[in-house]
Amino acid sequence: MMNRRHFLLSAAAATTLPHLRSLAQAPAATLSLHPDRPGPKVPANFVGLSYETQQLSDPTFFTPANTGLVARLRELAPHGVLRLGGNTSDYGFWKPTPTSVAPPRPKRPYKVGDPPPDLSYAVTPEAVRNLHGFLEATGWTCLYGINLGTNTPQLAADEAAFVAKTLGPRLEYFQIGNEADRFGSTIRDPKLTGHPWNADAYLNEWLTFTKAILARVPNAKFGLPDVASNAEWITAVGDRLQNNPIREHVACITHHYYIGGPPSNPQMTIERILKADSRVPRDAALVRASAAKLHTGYRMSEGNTCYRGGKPGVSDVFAAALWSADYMLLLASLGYAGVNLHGGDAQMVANSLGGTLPGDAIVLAEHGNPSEHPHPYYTPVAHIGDKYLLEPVAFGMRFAGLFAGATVVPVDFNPGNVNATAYAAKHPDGTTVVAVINKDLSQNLPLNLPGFHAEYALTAPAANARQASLMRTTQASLTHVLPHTSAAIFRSRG
Ligand code: BDP
Repeated sequence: MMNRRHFLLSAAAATTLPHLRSLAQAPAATLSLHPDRPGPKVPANFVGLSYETQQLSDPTFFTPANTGLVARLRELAPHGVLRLGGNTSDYGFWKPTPTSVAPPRPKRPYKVGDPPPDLSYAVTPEAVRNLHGFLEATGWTCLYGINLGTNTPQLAADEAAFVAKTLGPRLEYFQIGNEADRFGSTIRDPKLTGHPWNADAYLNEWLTFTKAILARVPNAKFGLPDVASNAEWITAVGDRLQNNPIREHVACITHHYYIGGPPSNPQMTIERILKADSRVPRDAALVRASAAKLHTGYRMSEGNTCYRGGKPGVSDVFAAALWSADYMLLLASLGYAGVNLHGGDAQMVANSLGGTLPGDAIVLAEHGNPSEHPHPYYTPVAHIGDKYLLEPVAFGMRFAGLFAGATVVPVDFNPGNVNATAYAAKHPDGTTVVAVINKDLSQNLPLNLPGFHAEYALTAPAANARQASLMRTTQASLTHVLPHTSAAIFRSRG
């Protein structure tokens, strides 16, 4: 094809080590762009964060007056999506007046790693009004989590009516219930309820809540099933709702993704988070199929490197930036509407896990000082004292965000034995951007990108450095060799 551009890359490692010399003579790999087969458009608001709904229990958190947090979100993305949910979202209650009380809740035993059964907090009109101001100040919109686990349809509808009216167009859609596929071992344990808990039981409850909300907010939109991992539920949603008129109100099929965990798992290493994970394309195929049945988009609405609050030395270091850059661009190329990486305040994420962050025990066992790390360990925006800081994982998000608004250009990329990935997209101004992410911890990647110049470099002193830098660059050498443990964005001249 005339319009098919071909760029040559050497497959070999740029190194003078004798045993790798032979690799240097290996046939060069190619990076082929296919502008004749345009891929999905990367939405302008592709970049997102996920916070625990319990953050709303402090109305001074999401407010325009919290200027440090506003500034960090604006730095992260000019138009992002703030998702409120997490385990705590099934334990809060809507408190429209100072005398309103929480709905009664059946007793259940404590389960390690989940919120304490007696966790309870109020969401007030003041918190929702402040959230609106916060969204206006950041330029972001919101996915609003409604409690399904310990709520009544009536209270859910009251809350949704206030939220829809107050947030207006800043509200993308509601989600009812967080990771309901895990309720079977907690708030819907069949041993306590006497009823099986499965996708059907969930959808019955979801329909009851949704109908109650639609009676008050006739144009309400919803994302679901917001599952932790249960693939069957994703399929069940598409199958069961495809002939239901309520489908008109489904805006998005959503699911979560953590590479693995918990922090004590010795397999949760820098090497692991930088390796390709076959679960990602598998999940994408499932959500795409389900979304197609409902004519909606699909979104990864909560995730990060390591569940249970992240792992020190893995989630809070530069390797996490290379992961988020690669993961988010992969999801963009797979047609996702966006990605929300989870984080927030230490106490809120700790509450979502039963009160503590397991990462602290690891730091202490290594004679380190937990206060030198962000809490939770995977958070993109750390809250330290009265300051908010972008963590390394957020720099990868900013890197991927440079594709927002562009249309994916499919690539064939073969980096040989170097652990590297590449993505491309065409911006409305006609220029093409190519991102190359060299996740290899030791091998440099020789490049040959005629017609492209380096525009941004994502770097740090090492994969385990607690820092990251995303800088504009004019460094011509990057178009020839992309150093190991770094990434760059190149732009076409024309
Ligand atoms: C998810 C929960 C979230 C937790 C997170 C974690 O939705 O509330 O904080 O896992 O384990 O399953 O870090």
